Amino acid sequence: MANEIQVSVPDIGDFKNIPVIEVFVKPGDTVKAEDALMTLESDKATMDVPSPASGVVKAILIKTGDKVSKGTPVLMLEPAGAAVPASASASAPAAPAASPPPKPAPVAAAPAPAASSATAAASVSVSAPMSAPAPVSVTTSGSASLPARGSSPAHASPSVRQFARELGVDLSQVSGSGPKSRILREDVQSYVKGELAKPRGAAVASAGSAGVGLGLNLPPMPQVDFSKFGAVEIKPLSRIRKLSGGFLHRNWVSIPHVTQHDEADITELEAFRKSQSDEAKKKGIKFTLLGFLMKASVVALRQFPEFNSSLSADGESLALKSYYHIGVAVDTPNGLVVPVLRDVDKKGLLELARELGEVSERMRGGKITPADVQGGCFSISSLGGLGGTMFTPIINAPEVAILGVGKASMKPVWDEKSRTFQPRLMLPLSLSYDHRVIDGAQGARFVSFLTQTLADIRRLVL
Ligand code: CAO
Repeated sequence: MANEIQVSVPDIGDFKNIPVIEVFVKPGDTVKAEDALMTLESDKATMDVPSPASGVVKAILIKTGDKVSKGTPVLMLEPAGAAVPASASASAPAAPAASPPPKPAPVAAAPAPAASSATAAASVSVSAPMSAPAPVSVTTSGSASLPARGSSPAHASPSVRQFARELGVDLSQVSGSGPKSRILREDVQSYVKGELAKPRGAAVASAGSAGVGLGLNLPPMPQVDFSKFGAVEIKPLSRIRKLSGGFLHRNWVSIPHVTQHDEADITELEAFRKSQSDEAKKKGIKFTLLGFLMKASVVALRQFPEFNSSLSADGESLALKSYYHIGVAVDTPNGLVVPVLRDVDKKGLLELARELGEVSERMRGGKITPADVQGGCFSISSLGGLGGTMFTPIINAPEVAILGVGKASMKPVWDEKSRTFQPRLMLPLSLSYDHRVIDGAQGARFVSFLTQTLADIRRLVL
């Protein structure tokens, strides 16, 4: 008894009278320093109250639904080991409103990973409206296959997010049974149990939801001590790479990809681009090939509307879009990001070139917001400035197709009219599409239409 300390609510900024929405511990539980004890939720933020020390919970002084402010006693703790002051606010110096929100992640889609409380500060997850952008687990998806976009962020406390992350659960797939459909720890547990109980085939069929649902019965990856074979340096992955890696993996294993290759004759297009480049340069614009590729893609999407669609989660229907937002994969020092350029159908080539220049600059500077990477219809991944011919881009779910672009090169092309080989500038194209939505014949028609459009850019204005 003598050793017990009273734990109170830490400094949580301007928030007062905030409801306790979940209590994670009960008398007799052993906790470690910084373990989440309970979650508070205001209109704007969800906060975990961490334990100030390791020890045993002796009594809970509040219950779910109680309203608390800074300094409200919440529980009695018997600290393990060394003496601790008789009262301890779960020392959280940072006020949620003032603390920097978790950095927005690059690719959009899934709920943001909550910031883990590395200190005993209350960890905060932003919910609804807030001036700073809500964290997004970027997606990215990547290869340009990026993260699934457009799903609404799941409503869960930081500790539940952390729990879900540990289990590899995508919270957007979990239904919440708490107030206002908040996802509770129990909901995550039930979800995992449900997934594990599914017959293997069913699990694979529903694998669009990733991770747990994939049900792939594969041997584990080998754990190798590379230092046995030579010197090794361990380099941590960047945040963008870790996030996009998960989405790339999900898209790669859950979408049946087919990649159709072709070459477009861009000899005339390139002559026109070069003829306009100096004029564009005077306006500070780099008149790149990508603007033409975006416009040509829109013309093809109009012609083949299934390519501008998303498959419903139950696989029963397609959402056909009548807007044309195109994602462009940008290589940044921290990894791949796929910003989305909006309403490409309504913009001119120069405007698109200018916008692409600005947006890729911003992405490379790390100034990415969730809005930058959301709402895409179709993506383009161009490696043409770097080299290589064909490759197999990964679809950026929930989109159903992505165009990979290689490096253009001069080739001898047979001209039937003059019965001679002519030097033509040929651009390698690789279209990956979701075979659940698009048949092989449609895939071939789309690429062929695209190459014809690029070969005769007058078609862009038809
Ligand atoms: N064939 C031949 N040359 C090409 C070309 C192509 N398909 N595409 C671009 N080039 C040339 C450009 O004309 C430019 O030459 P100049 O400097 O002489 O004008 C040079 O290559 C460099 O182009 P760029 O890369 O600066 O510009 P871009 O508009 O082609 O591309 C962007 C912009 C943002 C897409 C690009 O910088 C980028 O990040 N690419 C990588 C995307 C990526 O990583 N995709 C992989 C996804 S899978 O993991």
